[in-house]
This record gives sequence, C-alpha cells and structure tokens, in this order.
Amino acid sequence: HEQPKAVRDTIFPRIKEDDVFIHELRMTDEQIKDLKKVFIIACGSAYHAGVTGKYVIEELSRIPVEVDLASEFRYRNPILEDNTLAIIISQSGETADTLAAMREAKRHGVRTLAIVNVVGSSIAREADDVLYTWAGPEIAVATTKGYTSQLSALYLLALHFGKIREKISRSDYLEMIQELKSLPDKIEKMLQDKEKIQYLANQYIGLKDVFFLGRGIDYASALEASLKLKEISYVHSEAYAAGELKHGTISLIEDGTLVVALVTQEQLYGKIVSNIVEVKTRGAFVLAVTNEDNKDIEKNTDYVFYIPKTNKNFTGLMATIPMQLFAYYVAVAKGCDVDQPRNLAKSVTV
Ligand code: F1P
Repeated sequence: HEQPKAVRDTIFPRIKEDDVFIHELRMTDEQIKDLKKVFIIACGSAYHAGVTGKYVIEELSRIPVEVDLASEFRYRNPILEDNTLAIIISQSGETADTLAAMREAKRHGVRTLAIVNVVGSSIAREADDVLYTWAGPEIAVATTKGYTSQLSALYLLALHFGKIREKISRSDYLEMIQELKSLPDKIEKMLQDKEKIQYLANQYIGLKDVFFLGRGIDYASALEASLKLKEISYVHSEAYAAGELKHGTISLIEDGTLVVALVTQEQLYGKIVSNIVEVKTRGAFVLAVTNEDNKDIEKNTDYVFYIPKTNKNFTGLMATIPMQLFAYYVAVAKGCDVDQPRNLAKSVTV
C-alpha cells in the first residue's frame, strides 16, 4: 500500500520540466550513444525487475540487453567487451552473489551502475554510479514496493537512453513522461479494487499448483508473480512464457488447475487468448489480469482483474501489484506469517 509513494519518490525528483534528468548517471551523451550492450545482473525479484528492464530498454533505446542471474554470472567467465554497461540491481545492496558479480564486471573494466535502495550499502559504495530507489527504510522480506521502485528506475533509464540515442520520437517521449507521472495515482486507484483479489484468493486456500502465463513484458511479471506466491504462501507455482506451453507444460494442466494469464500487451492479445483457450480446453480455471479496456477477454476466462490503462512499456508495474496482493491474501488465508516467510532473509549475504 506504500507503493504509490515509493514509485512517486523514485520517479518525480528525476523529471524536471518534462525531461528525464538522472544526475547520478555520470555518463556523457557520447558514452550512451556508443553503448554496444547492457548487462543486467541481479538475484530473485531484482532479477525479474531486470527481465522487465530488458524488454523496456531494448524497446526504447535499441541497445541489446542481456539479463543474468548474479549467481551464474560470477562463475561463468562472462564475455564483457568495451562499451558495455553493467546494471546491478539489489534492494539491500548486500546480496553476496550480486556483490561478487559486480566485482567480476569491474575486474573486466566494465562501467557499473547500481540500482539500490539502501544508502551506503556495499554495492552502492563500490559501483561507479548509483541510482537509488526511494522505497523507504522499512522493506518487507519478500519485496513488493522495492520491486516496483526498481521498475520505476529502469523506466527512467530506458527513456533517458532512448532520448539520447534518438530512438524515441519527441511526442512519444513526452507522452511517456506524462504516463510515468500518472503511475502513482493509477496504483492508488487499483488498490481500491483489492477486495476482488481477496475474494478470489479466499477461494484458493487449498491451492496446490498455479501456472502464471505471459508474453513479452507479461512474462517478466509472471516470473515475479510466481516467486511472490512461493515465497510467502508456499504454494507451488510456475511461470511460463505462454508460447512455451506447448513444449510440454500443457500436460500438467488438469481440471480445476488455476492459470493466471497476464494480458497487458495489446499487440499480443490474440496470441495469449489462443493459449488461454488451450488451457481451458483441459479444464483450467483462468484468471486474467488485463487492461481495463480489454473487456473481450471475459469471453474466454473465468475471472478478470482489470488494471488501469498505461503505456505498454509500463504495464509490468501495474500487473505485478494485484499479483502481490493475491500472494498476500492466499498466505493470510492459509495462516502464513507474511512478514517472516520461512527460509527467506531480507538480504542473502552468504
Ligand atoms: C534479492 C532477493 C529479494 C527477495 C528476498 C531475497 O535481494 O531475492 O528480491 O525478496 O529478500 O533476496 P536484493 O539483492 O534485491 O536485496
């Protein structure tokens, strides 16, 4: 419920007179124009923010982006060429694998930009530049506003790169800036509808398996939705890029299996609807999370949660929040302690 503030505090100070202004990033316009590659490196939810970041940075700035898990990157002798920027994402700034991966990137002479919430943390101290998220000092163990403020920071970066590299028209740029500014109010509005999510979660106390499906940015949101459910309610769940279903997973869908379809990318509506039809044929109960103007989806689904319409690059932030609420309500209904999830630490330092 503090997400409108966290998102506002992360975005607003970096928009001045309808321009993105990231004074923390000490890269010249020439260096940004010369970028050949961006590596995003993180763990857990921060990694999922990075997957969203890949879609948005590539779309808006046309820089190729590779996202890697810090625990893999640090041991795999990565190929890091000149003109690469490593973006390190970590809420705590202390995650051991992420810190080690950042050091590995630096050892190769690559410039590092950290997106971190904790001021003065190890990652913040060692990175070349730091873009702080302002989610506040009180962060849940299973991150929620930490995650959406990471997305906010990545949206700002993508717009900034896109503008400097002249990959976005002036009118699209201005429109997206207005849209960024409207996100906190839209989150506020969406939270007013939370009983709809609570109602559904209460039907699913005995829930065993859930499948989250999405394409493009919605796939990244599906990864985070699935992790959140596992972390706090201990329900088994899987996130799938919807097009991958036919490569085996579909055989796990049975009568009554809950499938959550994230459907925010208008250009992919048709594609995901055909995946929804496939799982419904096998008896799945389908919850769709979609844009408020996509009423058509009701024809093929059992339950719909509508999110406020926003620019297609920013829907990840909108779609994730109802999924965090879903995980929360399932956990509460099952009697789980959401503030102290078992086997989860606020920062994983070993
Ligand atoms: C990464 C992370 C969190 C998760 C939990 C364990 O932490 O996976 O996303 O909620 O706290 O660690 P960080 O590097 O972003 O601090």
